[in-house]
Amino acid sequence: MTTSRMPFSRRNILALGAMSTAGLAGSVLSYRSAFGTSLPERGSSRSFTPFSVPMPIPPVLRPHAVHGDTDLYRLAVRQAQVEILPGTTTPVLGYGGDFVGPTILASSGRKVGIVFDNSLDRATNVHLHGGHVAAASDGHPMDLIQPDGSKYYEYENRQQGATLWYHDHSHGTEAEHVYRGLSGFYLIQDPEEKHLRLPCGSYDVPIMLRDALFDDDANMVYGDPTQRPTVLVNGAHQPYFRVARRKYRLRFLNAATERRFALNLDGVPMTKIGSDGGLLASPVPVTEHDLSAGERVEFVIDFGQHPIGTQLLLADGTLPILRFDVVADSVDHSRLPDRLRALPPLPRPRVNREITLSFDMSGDPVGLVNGKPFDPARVDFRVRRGDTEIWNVSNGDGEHGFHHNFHLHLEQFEVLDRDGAPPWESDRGLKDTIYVPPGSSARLKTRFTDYLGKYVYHCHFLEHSAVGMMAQFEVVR
Ligand SMILES: [Cu+2]
Repeated sequence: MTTSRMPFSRRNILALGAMSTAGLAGSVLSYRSAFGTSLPERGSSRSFTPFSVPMPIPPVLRPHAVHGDTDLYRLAVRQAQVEILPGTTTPVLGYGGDFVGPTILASSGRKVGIVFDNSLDRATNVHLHGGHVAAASDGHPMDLIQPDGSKYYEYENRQQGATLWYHDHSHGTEAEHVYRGLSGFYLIQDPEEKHLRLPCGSYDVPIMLRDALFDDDANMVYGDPTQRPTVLVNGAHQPYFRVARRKYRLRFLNAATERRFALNLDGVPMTKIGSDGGLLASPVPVTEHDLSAGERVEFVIDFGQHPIGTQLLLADGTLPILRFDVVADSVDHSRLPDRLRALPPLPRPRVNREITLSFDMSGDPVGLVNGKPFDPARVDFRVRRGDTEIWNVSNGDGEHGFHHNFHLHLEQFEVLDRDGAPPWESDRGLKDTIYVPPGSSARLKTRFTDYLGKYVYHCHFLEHSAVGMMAQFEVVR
């Protein structure tokens, strides 16, 4: 690896330049490659020993001030050079310069205020994914922070404990920005949850999964989303994680822009305790679990059932991505209760809506919601504050068409059914993101509780939202 003082290699400058002058076109070009020629296999000359690096744990961001009921933070959005593949340097975009952004620890009922300073040469913004947030702080795709600009976001955290994440949502460039590193964890801790005595502290571990394509110079190549063979776990390729013989709470996030993970642990049961919206009603044993882009799942895994020296492989299908090494005995005072929390029933719905996601492939791919590409000047419908609604979300591209998923801003939802059949395991609990495979539909139920204003809903395969597969609703009195 040549150590360049330039923040980006020439290749990346060209790629990013194309994007910043014509963001949509850049995305379209990259998406076109998904349907045509695939990128040449690169990076194969690099030698790599699997499970030779420890899994990094993202640093926890410290507030710079505490005022009454608000913790105040400041975070730069900037370019950085980081070591992802051992012995090499990769240019990335990072919150605070970290490739996996620092974790923000929030508490239910206590506010977080964050100033994001944009040190990039292009516009960015920040969306708190899963957050119940006022419209002005939601990171609407057109509400941008220009280069050298700053924006104050306020998160009231009037919601239950959950694994959320923050990421770029700048329209047309969100896919590339998230790909290059603009994402981090935001964990809401809940006083009621503490009484459950689930594993906590260093035994409560956020794990960000994503994929990437590296070239021979360890640059991340932004292109065909289906040609990203390297899976990164908290920013490391096939790391190990040393665990004690006790229970751990593991919070998985799929921060890839388009990949779906099929997680399994050598057939060892994993106890699912949470999803996008926090804890489930009760724990559920699973041996595998699907996770599409933007989704979260939480497991409790009891490594106390395995002798010291055991190595357990977490895999995506058949691809090992993380190795747990059982290395020490431990006293374990944590518990895994039979009941976790009561999920409040939603009122009777007043409104039914049909939402259809599809592509117009007549020219360059254009993403559509109900037949129309995203238009920030258009409000697709208005929602009455306080109403409960049922949305039937369909993949309109046919049985042999494209995969999509669906993310709703502002509120979390229950999945009622899928094409009339019961929801999937991955739909359990409160959700904000679900997978919608070709030719299928899912019915969601949600209540719009309090905040007013304009919010978006979209496919969270970010290469799809970047080319228009997004729409907006407005909550009105
Ligand atoms: Cu899509």
